[in-house]
Amino acid sequence: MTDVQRSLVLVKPDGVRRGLSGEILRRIEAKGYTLVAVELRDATPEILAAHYAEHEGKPFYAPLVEFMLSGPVLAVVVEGHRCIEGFRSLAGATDPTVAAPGTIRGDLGRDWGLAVQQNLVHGSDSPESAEREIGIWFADLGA
Ligand code: DAT
Ligand code: MG
Repeated sequence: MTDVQRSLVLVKPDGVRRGLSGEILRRIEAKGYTLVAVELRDATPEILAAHYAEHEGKPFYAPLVEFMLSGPVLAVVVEGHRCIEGFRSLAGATDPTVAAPGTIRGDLGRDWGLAVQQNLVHGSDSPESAEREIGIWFADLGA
């Protein structure tokens, strides 16, 4: 037996702009996970500084923050047994060029030759990250 988990998923500005929010939610629901919260939001520099704190100082950090501010994101809380690992598997590898076909990034993403990969989705990478990230995006939910 495993505990029910929650994961913080973001459809990034490229996904919203390209009209792929519904397709991405469809894949999450088709997998069997539950949508606990879904909200179209404008990120802020403060939210992103907290959300991406682990990447501060990396060469792609400033382009990443700029990209995440380039349009609305769809912030989603997903629930289900092992959904943190499960959504990472649905999302595929960070680099969309090598992400496996069948995954969100592999099927719907590509390299655009930019300083930061625009790879459609974010998903929490551990229970600790999920709790922290849900607290950042949905303070009223707790984690
Ligand atoms: P992930 O989103 O798969 O958890 P991450 O947390 O390592 O990946 O990085 C956050 C985002 O930053 C990632 O989705 C895309 C971008 N990124 C990561 N590594 C990169 C790199 N080497 N070059 C360009 N963009 C990168
Ligand atoms: Mg990450």
